[in-house]
Amino acid sequence: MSEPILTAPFLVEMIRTASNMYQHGWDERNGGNISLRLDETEISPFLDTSTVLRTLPTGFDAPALDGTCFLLTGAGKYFKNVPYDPPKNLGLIRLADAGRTAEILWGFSDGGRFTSELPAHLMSHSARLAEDPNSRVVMHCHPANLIAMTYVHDLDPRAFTRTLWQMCTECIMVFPDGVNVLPWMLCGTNEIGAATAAQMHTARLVVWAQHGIYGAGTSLDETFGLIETAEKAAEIYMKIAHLPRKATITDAQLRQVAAHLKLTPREGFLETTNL
Ligand code: 2HA
Ligand code: ZN
Repeated sequence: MSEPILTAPFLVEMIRTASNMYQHGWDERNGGNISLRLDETEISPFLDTSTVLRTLPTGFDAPALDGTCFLLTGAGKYFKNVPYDPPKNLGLIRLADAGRTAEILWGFSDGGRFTSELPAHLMSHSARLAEDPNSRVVMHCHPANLIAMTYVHDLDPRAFTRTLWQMCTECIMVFPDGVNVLPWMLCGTNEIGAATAAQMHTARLVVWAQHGIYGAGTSLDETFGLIETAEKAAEIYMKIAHLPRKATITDAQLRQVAAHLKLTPREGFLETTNL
């Protein structure tokens, strides 16, 4: 006899995270999507994983993820509604056939399907797993200040990262790897998926200009915190960008923070001269 799946820690945390993101204003209407990588052994106390409800093509190959399970938000579903009807707005899949097929094990109960951004999610999971075997989460959302910043700031990743690092002391602690930035591209495609994943090798945050941000991490909490910190920095930037700048955090101070916490800032992103 299995436990009720809505008591599963991964589902409880997913529902809380989607609600929290909605409350932060990052996920209007059907904006945003989340995927959480799971071991089948985490799911099996709650679900008979030998029962496949439906199968759907993923539209691309992901051989490295064959057999891997993911809890995902649904295409066209609203983060706002996740807590009211989790099985309709979320779903659990297992990849089969070298990642070309998604076996639906639970959820998407109205006949729906996984997020339209599945390519960006799964390709990003593959990229992050190559860098960190503990990586489990890919999160996409539309935080207003980060998007606003892409209209007025240089999109070069070094310049963009340096500005964020200068906006509050915690930034370089939270994302010493910085952020990467993609120019505007059509969303929901394998092309933006491949471009995002390519950027995920060097940073856990990838900004989509005039659209939003992708974050990756080892837990829902950590990934939420990454985006939260970058968005806070962007908010400060948007408050001060039009005002005369009288102070900043210098590169020497950023180095001091990194040294104190034994972190390695992204190579080449700080000035090498002794500022
Ligand atoms: O699914 O955010 O990028 C809604 C989106 C697409
Ligand atoms: Zn989006």
